Amino acid sequence: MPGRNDAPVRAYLGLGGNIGDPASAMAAALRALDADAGVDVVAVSSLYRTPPWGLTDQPDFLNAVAAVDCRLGARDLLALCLEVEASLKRVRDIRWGPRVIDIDILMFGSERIDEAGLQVPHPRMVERAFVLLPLSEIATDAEVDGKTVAAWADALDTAGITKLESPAAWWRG
Ligand code: A4P
Ligand code: MG
Repeated sequence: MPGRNDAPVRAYLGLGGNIGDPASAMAAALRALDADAGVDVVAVSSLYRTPPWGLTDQPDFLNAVAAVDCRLGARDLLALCLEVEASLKRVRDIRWGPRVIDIDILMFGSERIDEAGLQVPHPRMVERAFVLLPLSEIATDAEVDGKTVAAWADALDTAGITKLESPAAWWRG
């Protein structure tokens, strides 16, 4: 596990939500992550409006991805993401229900992790245009399972996905 003098690991996070005000929730999540001493948010994609994947009978999602420089181990980063999710969900639970935000660790440097409760790279990311389109904005040449993000993105059906016009620092509020 990296200590405080080790070089940070570049990790990528996927954010999404479809209840309440997901753009505000994602912005608040990114600010909370950036405020942690072990995490620097170094790039954030545009926001995308995306049709629901998997269970299709639910509202469209907003999705985005972020690159972070991370001085925490992957487990600690996951714990921080879950803590940030929980704090935002708790606030919104009262009125809007539980899916205002999800934060997934997509990649953690070049590490492959397959443990109970943590799989990295995220096992479903290469099937998901709502992950790969925003990711190809900020990590075109990053490799997942021997192929670049751009190559994975090219192979996917992106129908119905809209990139929203948002200022580069939309998440800074
Ligand atoms: N977990 C394991 N690996 C990871 C990882 N790499 N990053 C575990 C984050 N968490 C990871 O997560 C459940 C548990 O997964 C965590 O506690 C952690 O220990 P969750 O986010 O509460 O569960 P979930 O989201 O209900 O299930 P799942 O299978 O993770 O769903 P996904 O993959 O997150 O998909 N359609 C669109 N357009 N956009 C979306 O964002 N999201 C989903 C949810 C479905 N359809 C969507 C979208
Ligand atoms: Mg999830």
